Amino acid sequence: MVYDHQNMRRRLSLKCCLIWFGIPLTIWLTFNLFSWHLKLSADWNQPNRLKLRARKTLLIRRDNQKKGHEGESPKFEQQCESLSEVFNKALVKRYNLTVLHSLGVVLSPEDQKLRDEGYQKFAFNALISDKIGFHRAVPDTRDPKCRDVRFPSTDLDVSIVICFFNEQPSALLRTVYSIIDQTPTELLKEIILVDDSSTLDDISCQIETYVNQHLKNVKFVRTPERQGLIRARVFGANHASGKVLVFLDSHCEVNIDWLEPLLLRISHDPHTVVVPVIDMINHDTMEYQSSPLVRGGFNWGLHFRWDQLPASEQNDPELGSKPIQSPSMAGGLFAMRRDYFHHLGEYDLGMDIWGGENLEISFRIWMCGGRLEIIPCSRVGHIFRKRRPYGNPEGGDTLIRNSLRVAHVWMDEYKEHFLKQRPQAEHIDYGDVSDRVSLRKRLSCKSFQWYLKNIYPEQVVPGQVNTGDINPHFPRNHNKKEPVVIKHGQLTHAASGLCVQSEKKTYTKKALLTLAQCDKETMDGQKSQMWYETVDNQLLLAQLLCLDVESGMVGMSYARLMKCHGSRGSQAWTWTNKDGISVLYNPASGKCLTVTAATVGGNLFLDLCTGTKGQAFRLS
Ligand code: UD2
Ligand code: MN
Repeated sequence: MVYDHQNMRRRLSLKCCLIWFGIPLTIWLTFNLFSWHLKLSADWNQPNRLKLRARKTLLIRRDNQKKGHEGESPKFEQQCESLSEVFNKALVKRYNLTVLHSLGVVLSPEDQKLRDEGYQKFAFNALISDKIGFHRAVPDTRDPKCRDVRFPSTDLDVSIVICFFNEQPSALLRTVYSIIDQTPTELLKEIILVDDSSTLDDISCQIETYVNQHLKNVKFVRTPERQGLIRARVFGANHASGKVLVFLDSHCEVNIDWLEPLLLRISHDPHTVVVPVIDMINHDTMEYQSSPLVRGGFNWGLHFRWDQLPASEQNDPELGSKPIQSPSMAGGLFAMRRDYFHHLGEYDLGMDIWGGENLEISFRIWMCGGRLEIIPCSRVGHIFRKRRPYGNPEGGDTLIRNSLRVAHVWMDEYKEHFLKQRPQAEHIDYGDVSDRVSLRKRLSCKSFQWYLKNIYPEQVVPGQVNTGDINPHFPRNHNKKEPVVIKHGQLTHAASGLCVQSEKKTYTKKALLTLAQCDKETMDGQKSQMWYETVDNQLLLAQLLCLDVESGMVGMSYARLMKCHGSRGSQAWTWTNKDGISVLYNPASGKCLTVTAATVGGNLFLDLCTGTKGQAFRLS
């Protein structure tokens, strides 16, 4: 009896447990499962192919995490070293070139490692970037006329979408903080940081943790698998709620009053897409340099290029503050209404990783009833790197494949010019473009011929007589100017008394430099040992090529002769007094000119600035 009674109590309490805990647990589980599905489809508001991919990767990731608990560490558990700097307006400094140079001096093996790995992973000087930190004041590069412009209040607000793949944290956070520092809060709805599944997990984790801890107005989202910048931007835009979308690269610094002039144009016409002037942040020194006013074009190989402004624009007294109509955009930095972005067909989701989307959206804007303008009063700096530090995980040239899609959808009979320029494109499978062709029909877009005739009459069409302005190719480095010589003479290595000359002819590019007997007597000697120092700290041999450093390589950096590029960095040489000795400092490498041996035939390379006699030079 006693036994039965106890048994009854046990059964009763089991029933109670089932009712009180089991049922709510089941409801909770079902609800969670349901909302997870809902969230996925809402987050990933894209064609089925992508939704499926997203689900698959999420499942794989969960699986990996489970495995992680059994042995290896899970992929995205927040265990990374934290990024320590926080916002403090008092710390915002303006860095002039001399200070930037001094920040780049390699003082220790740790500095060397940071610098070398930085060049390898990010293709710019991470040592200086880290030393600048998350804030700095950049020079106001606008035309003075812009300072008088007043901006009426607007009901527009912006979501700023910044996609990144393996970005250097201080450059990325400087992008974010420059926006926070320079944007009126009422205009800034949010910043959306899209991590395009970076493979450098530590960086990805550090940035996510920092953002979640310190930045309220910044949403951190991650694509379920690497999408490339084109799909990643659409992914980011689908998380946005502001009236206007602004896209920026992950290594930018916005300038004073950068947003207001963009919004002013959009508020006048909802179908205008606006682009700031892209100032240059030097990848070697992080110096912020002003860019001249140019506009976007392209060549028939479908490479974007900068064109000089047509004469009519150049002679306009309002040049500098007036919007400039542009046939194309560089791609990374622009603003448009969010509803218009969706209406106009976002981006071509069939495009991979990098390239081509900038011309695609430019053609689409013009041909489908919009306008594209560069706004000179809005300036944003961007780190232009010498090379792209990442590849395509599936291999192959994504630019050419993406450009083929552009040609087939938008260029009508003019696609032949592209195919002629890039014959290798013919054998590339560019996938299905039928969705984009339907989009073009649905939006009743005009022909490519209309675009050329009305928007880009200066473009030279092969085989046709051109009636527009001459349209010379404008070099990427539009900073180039005639060198202004301040001093010339022989470059003498003080300790040996020998002179620096080229190992080859003075006009041979990539030639290394060597020590030789000084030859002041013969004409030939004078020429081959005559160095010219310019106001921009270049050293030209025989007024032909510049003394340059093979930078970015791990290990020893050699001095060599290269075509002058005019943007300082690897070709800048500053005379620095180190313990009474006059050394030649090169900011890109953070090191000083040195010789391998103080004898005839010794080569010139770059080493830590020690100020020993072996590093002393003079120009006389
Ligand atoms: C230019 C544009 C860039 C883009 C590109 C053509 C400017 C200043 N930049 O090249 O925005 O239009 O031309 O496609 O006009 N990224 C990802 N996932 C990837 C690869 C890149 O999120 O798989 C990010 C990357 O971290 C960066 C942005 O996309 O923030 C643009 O890439 P980039 O800086 O390598 O392109 P860039 O400036 O050479
Ligand atoms: Mn970029």
